[in-house]
Amino acid sequence: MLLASVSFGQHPNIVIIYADDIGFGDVSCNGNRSVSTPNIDRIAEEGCRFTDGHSAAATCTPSRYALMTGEYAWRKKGTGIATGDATAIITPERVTLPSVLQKAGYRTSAVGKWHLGLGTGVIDWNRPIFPGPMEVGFDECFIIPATGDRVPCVYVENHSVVGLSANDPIHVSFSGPVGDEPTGLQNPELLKMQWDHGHNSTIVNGISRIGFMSGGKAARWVDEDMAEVLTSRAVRFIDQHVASHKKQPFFLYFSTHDIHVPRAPLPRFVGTTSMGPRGDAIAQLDWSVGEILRSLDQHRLKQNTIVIFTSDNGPVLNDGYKDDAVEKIGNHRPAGPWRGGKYSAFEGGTRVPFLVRWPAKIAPGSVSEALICQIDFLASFAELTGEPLPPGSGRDSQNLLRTLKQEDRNGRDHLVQQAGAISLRQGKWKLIEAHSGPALSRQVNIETANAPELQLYDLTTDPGETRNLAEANSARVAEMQGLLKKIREN
Ligand code: NG6
Ligand code: CA
Repeated sequence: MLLASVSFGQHPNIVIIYADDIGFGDVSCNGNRSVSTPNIDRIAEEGCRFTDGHSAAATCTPSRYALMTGEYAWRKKGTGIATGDATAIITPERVTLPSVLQKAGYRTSAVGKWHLGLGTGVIDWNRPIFPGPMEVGFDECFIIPATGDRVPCVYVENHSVVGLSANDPIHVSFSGPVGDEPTGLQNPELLKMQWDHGHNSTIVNGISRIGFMSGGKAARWVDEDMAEVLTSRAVRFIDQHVASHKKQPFFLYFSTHDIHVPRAPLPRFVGTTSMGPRGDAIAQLDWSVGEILRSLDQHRLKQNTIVIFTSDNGPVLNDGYKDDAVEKIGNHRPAGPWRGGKYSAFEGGTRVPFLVRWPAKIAPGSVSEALICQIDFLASFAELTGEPLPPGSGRDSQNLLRTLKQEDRNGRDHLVQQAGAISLRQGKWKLIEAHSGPALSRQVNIETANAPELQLYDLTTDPGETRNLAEANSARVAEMQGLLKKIREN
């Protein structure tokens, strides 16, 4: 429905707020009663809340790969959770969401978590670092190279580590110690947050990490400032854009560290919720979202800006640090009604908050049950901007622009979901392939959905994926296996 005829003579701006590890039920518009998220909810109130919206995978790197390239990550080797020194997974010749928008005249910026690798060989963090975001379509970037819990614990702006001093070079290793700095394993007495599994190498800012680093002391981030630093960079991009590039539309990929581990929010959020650091990080994330919305309001950009809020994978409680996430969960259900969470092939792994505000096109307070995935942004926004996708690019991305605009209620016919096991969603049906891994991931206490036999669920009558109908529906299983085979061979 066209609510207002807005003509800025240009395409809408696009802001993707990509939260980390936020579960379907972690936002109050999807039922969180323990922490309130008024700013995130505002996107739904003023736009559309999709209830069957997905990340392409149940972990970060493959989800981001798919969002950027429009290609399922399971098609390409080396797209699993990237180490902190991984080489660039998306190479410069690839067609990506930012490169398509850039070609369509957008100014593009990436702020926050990257986790798609950098460089081509062994990265020297003391020299210009590329290829990275700027070689795949971003005009500028200010990033966490990998994750908050992996070294190097420094920001990279465009091609350089921010605040690095030439006489204190950075060394990084994921195979063994570098330098002589204390580690979480040997010096737990120095920690302000204890590790639980993994995360026991070099201590940075009182928190031990995955991997070893030495040097770069002045450049190291302070976890408790991170939300402030990243949010202000995102807002600054919008401010500067309005000041100097008014005629161009912009694309902002704001990829928050929240609520990934380590959860060490700004002091003003500490203790503001009943759920400990994980809850406080949700409150902080909501504040960050509010700052972006406020900036759009201030610049009168609300009407013609698409704002998307979603998450790279489902929720996890203890993901390697003793931060009370398990102890203080109370009645809260981070994945909402869905089974499983991060790392899981059950719906909780990829069915995430999926909120889209676009006042020029979407009626406020809409709800859509259409099946949609972040992998579809590429083809949808190519359509929006009239920018043709070169043959062979974005082959798994579907143009769902009409679904985003509420002109279509169905969305995708089918979607492949990636965790340990591969699943196929088609309408109400969900087929999970057999997988030899453990049924329960003990460290994080999440059901993986791995099982030696095929699983088939009817999500309409059994949203919790508890009754395996595979044996009783062998024809359906065979049909879906056939479709999966065809998709694989594409
Ligand atoms: C895992 C880490 C986990 C988290 C995850 C990546 C261990 C034991 N676990 O390997 O803490 O960092 O990788 O999360 O090290 S993601 O959201 O970026 O995919
Ligand atoms: Ca994640």
